[in-house]
Amino acid sequence: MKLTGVELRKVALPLVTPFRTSLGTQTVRDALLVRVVTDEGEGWAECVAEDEPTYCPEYLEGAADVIRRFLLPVLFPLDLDPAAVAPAFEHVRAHQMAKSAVETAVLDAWLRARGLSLAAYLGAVRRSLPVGVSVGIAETVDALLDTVDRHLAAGYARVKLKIEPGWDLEPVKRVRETFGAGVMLTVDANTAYEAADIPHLTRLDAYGLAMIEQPFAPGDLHTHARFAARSSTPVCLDESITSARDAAAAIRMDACSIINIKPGRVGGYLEARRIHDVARANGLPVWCGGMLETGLGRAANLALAALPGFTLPGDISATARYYERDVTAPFVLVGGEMAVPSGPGIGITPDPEDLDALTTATEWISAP
Ligand code: NPQ
Ligand code: MG
Repeated sequence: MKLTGVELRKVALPLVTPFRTSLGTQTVRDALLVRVVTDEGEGWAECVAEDEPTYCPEYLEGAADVIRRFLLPVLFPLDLDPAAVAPAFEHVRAHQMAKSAVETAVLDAWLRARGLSLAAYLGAVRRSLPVGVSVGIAETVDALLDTVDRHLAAGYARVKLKIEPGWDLEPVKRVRETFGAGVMLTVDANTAYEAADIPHLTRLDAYGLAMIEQPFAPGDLHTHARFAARSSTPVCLDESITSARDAAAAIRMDACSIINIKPGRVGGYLEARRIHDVARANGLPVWCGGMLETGLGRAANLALAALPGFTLPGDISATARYYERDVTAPFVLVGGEMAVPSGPGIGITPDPEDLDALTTATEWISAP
């Protein structure tokens, strides 16, 4: 399979409600879409880098630049297959989200040409999945309780509360008291705490949380390990894990007992599967994280989350949780579950009208 050209397309999707985490507040999701055109057909993917480098060091314009200047030039001469992409990018350090987008678009084109679904290719074992929802930091605890109530009524199997210093014990206590012990409840700090907060964070143990996600800095596995030794709440890593090697190191030092896998953060779906394999071999559950994806990323994440080691509900919410209008047909919860796309490739393509309405810029890069 030969690449003839690539379209980079920026889209802007207004959020139905602002999303506040310990990192800041988001009102619009700016995303970068990649369309590869090959001699065997087209493929689509999304780059999950945010507009600004807050969650991770990558950002949208930087990712576009890396794709344009450093990734595509090495792909144009190749006879492409999905497994050849990551090795061809090895000389470019980091930039996992840029790499993931290009690899996934190639994977989509390659699978479509063969009539295979991404789910089948990765080794999916389920056709539909219970999923979770991530709830931002609210203005008041009462407002938070209303939001959680609405999500539980919609059928979400797990609720994750964003926390930060000053918004942790009280909202967690009130949600637990209001909705009872039967609700799977987790928290995500997005690196907002320090080692000195360990005694405070162990007070969360009173509320039966299924996990606490990424309390400390991405590079600080040591503090995560110290905390994990004292916390009865399982520790999950997100920002710290950028590869299967990171995952193996974190497991070996007991820095976590659960891993959040985001394909963009780790360089693609093939590396994501390797992390799944490493975790599974060590008896750790994994789940699929979310980056406020468009329908393209949501579709591919459902395929990954259908692998056998994804035993906890992912941040793969219905489209309506985030967007009124998306670039694809919406994903919906049916009986508390979301269907894993079964069509060729990622199983979905953009709707031309929605895509055009949401596009803010396009760029075409031809093979030399
Ligand atoms: C997490 N996601 O697990 C992330 C963080 C996150 C669903 O909680 C724009 C784009 C804003 C991606 C805010 C969820 C974002 C974003 C937070 C990702 O840590
Ligand atoms: Mg997280």
